[in-house]
Amino acid sequence: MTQRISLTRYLIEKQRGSQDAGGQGTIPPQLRLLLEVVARACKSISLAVTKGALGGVLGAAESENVQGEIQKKLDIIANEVLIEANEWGGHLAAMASEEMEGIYTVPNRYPQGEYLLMFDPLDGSSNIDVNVSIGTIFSVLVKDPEGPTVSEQDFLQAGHRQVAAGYCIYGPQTTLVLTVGDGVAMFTLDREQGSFVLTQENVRVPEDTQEFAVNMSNMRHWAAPVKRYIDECLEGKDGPRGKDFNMRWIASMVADVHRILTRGGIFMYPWDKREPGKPGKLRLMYEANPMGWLIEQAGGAASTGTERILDIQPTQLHQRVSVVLGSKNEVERVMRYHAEHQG
Ligand code: P6P
Repeated sequence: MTQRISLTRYLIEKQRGSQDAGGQGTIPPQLRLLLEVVARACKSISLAVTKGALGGVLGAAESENVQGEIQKKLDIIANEVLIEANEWGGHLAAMASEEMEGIYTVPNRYPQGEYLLMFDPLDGSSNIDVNVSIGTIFSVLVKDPEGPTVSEQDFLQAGHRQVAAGYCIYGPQTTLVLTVGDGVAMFTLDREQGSFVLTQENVRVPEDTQEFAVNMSNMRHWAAPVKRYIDECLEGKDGPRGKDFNMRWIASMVADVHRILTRGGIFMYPWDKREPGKPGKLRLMYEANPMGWLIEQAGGAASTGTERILDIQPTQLHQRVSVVLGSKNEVERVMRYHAEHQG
């Protein structure tokens, strides 16, 4: 039987590669530690999620998050697990979360490191109570070493400056999906061993697809290029695309993106005219940027419809963005339709 490689061994070999390669390699020791700690936190979150009603963790908490959304008990539990797991290790300067208005600076009683960790602790939480896959999304940046004490400003870096990104999906399997800038790897949780095991590396998104993911109930609110794209998909082989399309919408970004990394597809949460001042529903820093980098690292594309997501210069920690990501040729088609419409 081929020996399975654990996440720990995978990360140590990447760290070793960085030293052997004269520091030109992929991950420094402190980043390896950070990723190990995040993975351990995801194991704890997975345990809480799988308990469901038995753990008394379903349903809404008595609070709202910064987005004005009713928090689920598991949203708060997952957020606390990530904070408590990461604050003492000495690898972080601060953290930011969908569930917290401001940044969380590592307390003075602990050593501070150079990394900044952002996360959506439990994305798709509207699916928790109906037992549909949900997940944790995370993104890692480096704080400016010359800067003063850490502030929100340190987090406002474009997505192409990420040094690590990933998610953990809590579905039939608990799977950690990770990039440090040299491709995408997947690790499945072996519950008997209690460790993540490498189950796929060099993940690739097919450049073409016949499967789209969008919330069709918003169709009447979309901009013309998005409506044109979906209308053509619906016309199938009798229309300009000359092929039939399938649709999936899990309403859990982690699950929809995982499907696209596994078999291709295009995911869209575009701007719509219900709230014209809002660029989109999804958040840039801890949803679109990490997912966009994973998709790009797997050979796909991630755009707002008019620009590359990872090139956006953030102005606010919780800012939202329009998202079109997945199979490269389909994303480029949507961008072309936007350009033609603007032309
Ligand atoms: P809708 C979950 O709340 C989320 O942020 C993403 O995970 C998901 O893709 C989207 O919102 C679903 O939104 O409007 O279809 O419920």
